[in-house]
Amino acid sequence: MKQKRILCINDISSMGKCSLTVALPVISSLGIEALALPTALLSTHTVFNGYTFTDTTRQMTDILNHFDTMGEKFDCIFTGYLGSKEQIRIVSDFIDNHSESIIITDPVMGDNGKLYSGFDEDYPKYISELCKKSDIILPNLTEACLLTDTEFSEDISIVIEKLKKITKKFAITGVRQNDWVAVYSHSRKVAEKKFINRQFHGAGDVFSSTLAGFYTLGNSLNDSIDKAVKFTQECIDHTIVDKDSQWYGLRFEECLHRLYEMK
Ligand code: PXL
Repeated sequence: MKQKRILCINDISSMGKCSLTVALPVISSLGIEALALPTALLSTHTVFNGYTFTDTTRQMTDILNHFDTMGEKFDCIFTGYLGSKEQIRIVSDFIDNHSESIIITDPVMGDNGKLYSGFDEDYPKYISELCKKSDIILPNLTEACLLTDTEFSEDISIVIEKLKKITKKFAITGVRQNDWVAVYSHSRKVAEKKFINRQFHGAGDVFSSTLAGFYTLGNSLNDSIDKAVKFTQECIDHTIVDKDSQWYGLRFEECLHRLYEMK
């Protein structure tokens, strides 16, 4: 079988294990070619104080134009952190010319009910246009609420109904229900785990990259969610002894071999 390839459009945070530094190893471990298109270069993710940020919008256009000149095709285009409305437009124009690709969008912009630092208040409106063109979107609950202009405290069934007007297929992560945290797809609750009162930075990126990989390999969305939850949970269980993980991310490297076994 021809090797699958995923174009990963996301930032590189040099330290802090998120975005491309997670997507590339996870997708590669599934035997899929992972192409990197950096949207920005940061010293760390934006939850650390004093992070540096270099915008790479100009290079994005050059790289994508080069790919198109060569006539390159992609099984999947997987988008994460986009720094600006201009970058949303560039990606949106590119996917218009790639009807062969599955479009998976992780509308990275916030968590815990708030936008991340560096995003304008009207950013959700622009990223929702990209979501409308996507086959699958992967918001956490905060992002799903921002996309649908819904109160963070609103019932999940209302968020799901509103999100269906944006994209047919999706997975909403981090849906807290008493002592449990669930992942919902457009069709049902797919998985739930006992809530642990710890943040693991980059866990969302481990989840979305794993899901994008399994879906591109031909698994259904619900099966891909199931496998992504399982792998993310294994990484969390492996990391839990490490008290710096809130900032420095999951010790996913030591779990990567499990992905190949789950194929
Ligand atoms: O994990 C999402 C993410 C991606 N990229 C950058 C971030 C974050 C979350 O904080 O700061 C730069």
